[in-house]
Amino acid sequence: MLSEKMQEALNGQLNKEMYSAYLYMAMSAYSMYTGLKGFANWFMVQYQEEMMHAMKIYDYINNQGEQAKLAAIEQPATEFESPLDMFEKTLEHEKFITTSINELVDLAITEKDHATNIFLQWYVTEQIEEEGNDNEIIARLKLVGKDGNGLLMLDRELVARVFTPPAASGAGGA
Ligand code: OFO
Repeated sequence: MLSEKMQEALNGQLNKEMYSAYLYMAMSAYSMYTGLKGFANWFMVQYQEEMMHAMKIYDYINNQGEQAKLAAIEQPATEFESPLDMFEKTLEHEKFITTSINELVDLAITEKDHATNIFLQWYVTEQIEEEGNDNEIIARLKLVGKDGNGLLMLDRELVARVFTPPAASGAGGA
């Protein structure tokens, strides 16, 4: 059972996760266009992660006997100044998502919605990892600076990132 308010907030989060996917897909396309295949791969894996985040919420709403409602997805930027610019924007966006998840948890607690609170804990933990990954890459990009060879070395490393689908379990996997 989900209150109207909770449903609305979860549907809003579903839209934000879809926007995250769209944003990282745009960054992947831009990376590919600028010849950085590794960065393109990293952002495409991130796109897959975000789709998984969205689908978990979609499944949760539907498994609670309600209907996931889909809204328009905002258009992301199509041009970026540099890989550092993309990762700084990624971190900024992830901080926005972390705040949004925290607000959802606050609402679940206010509403005494224990099931949704438990469901959201996965996202609380996930956000630590998401921000951590971005911070690490930003630090490395700052070290690399304008060194083209350093950037290509990092690009070769990021080619190795793979999407690991969550093990199937209950409402949309974990
Ligand atoms: Fe990037 O964590 Fe979802 O949005």
